[in-house]
Amino acid sequence: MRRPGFATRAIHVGQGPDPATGAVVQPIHLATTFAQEGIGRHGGYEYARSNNPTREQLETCLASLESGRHGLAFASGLAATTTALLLLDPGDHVVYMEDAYGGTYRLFDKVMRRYGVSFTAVDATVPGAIEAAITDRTRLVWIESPTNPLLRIVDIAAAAEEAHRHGVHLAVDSTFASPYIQRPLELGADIVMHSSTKYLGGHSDVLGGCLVTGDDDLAQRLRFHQNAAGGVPSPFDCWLLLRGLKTLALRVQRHSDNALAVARYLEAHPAVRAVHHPGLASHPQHEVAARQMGGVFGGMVSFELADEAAAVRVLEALRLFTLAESLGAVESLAEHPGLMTHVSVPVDERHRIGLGDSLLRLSVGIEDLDDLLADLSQALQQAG
Ligand code: P1T
Repeated sequence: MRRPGFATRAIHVGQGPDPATGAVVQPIHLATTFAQEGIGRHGGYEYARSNNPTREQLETCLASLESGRHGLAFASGLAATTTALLLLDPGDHVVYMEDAYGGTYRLFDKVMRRYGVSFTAVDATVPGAIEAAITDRTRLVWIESPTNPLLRIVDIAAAAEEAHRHGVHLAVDSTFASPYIQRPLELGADIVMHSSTKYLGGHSDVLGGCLVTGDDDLAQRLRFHQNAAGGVPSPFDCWLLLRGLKTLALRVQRHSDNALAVARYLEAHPAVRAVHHPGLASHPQHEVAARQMGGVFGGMVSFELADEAAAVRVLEALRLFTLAESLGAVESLAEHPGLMTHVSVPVDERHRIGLGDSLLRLSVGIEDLDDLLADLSQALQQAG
């Protein structure tokens, strides 16, 4: 049978009318425990941390959208990442893309190192860089694409080949893209991870994370650690995420259209030193992005001004763009990564990877483009 398209699956997979009542929106199952007919004899649910019907609907939908076989939902993106890292043992080594979310860096550097796991940062945009860092202790390659906040693009298919030549798994944090734009499992990745707090939820009102894989053995080990460590989302949060997913295709298309127009506007502005957005022809990995993101480049843009003081003045002058961390929701947000989301990354390391003090990051929302450009225009008058 023909596989339904992405937008159709986002609305229907794992969902559909409630079999008990016909309600076209499924109820939220708040029960923490489920009646058993006899010991271990039940309808598939025992205790809500292990599994519950609302989370299962979300997990089924997420697996379908990412072209995987198994979806696992978590209470936050970092709970998802932590659970993936729990598959490692002391002595294991991880190669990761150097430009990563500050909280991911903090988890690697301040937490997992204490458990005897070592990490090597590489610029994974350079062909062969991942492979060159792999040792006989390497068990995992962790990349983001596009990266937070510099919007660098890693060739996911090439990264998968480099990792797999050494029997190492590849995990991709695909938060900035969403499955509407890019599906890493189709490109050879073993695990895809999202902070569902962002585009999947889409309305700045739910924290969540997920892992999706097509590998039965990995899924079984992840499922064990999801239950054993317990970083699971509430049924209400799962329900909000299911609601968000229904409009994912529409929202991400509009975010991307607006962001490309914003990036082009900024690129032509005399106060702006550099613009980072994979949809611009000037982006160093534009060709790779065009291929692996299907010609839709996402709603994130970052750009550089003359210095930190100019960046702070512009940020504080914005009115429609709200000064706030996070991204991926309907309203436009702006922040200063060096002082906000990436403050956990040591200054030397930040500068080494090109994350400077004059960088601002925009999460371009789905408002009217003219209003967004007018706000940027008035704020940029403060740059000089
Ligand atoms: O916040 P949480 O749901 O735990 O997700 C963490 C996370 C993981 N990966 C990426 C690429 C992310 O951007 C994030 C969270 N990022 C922000 C809060 C931010 O403003 O960048």
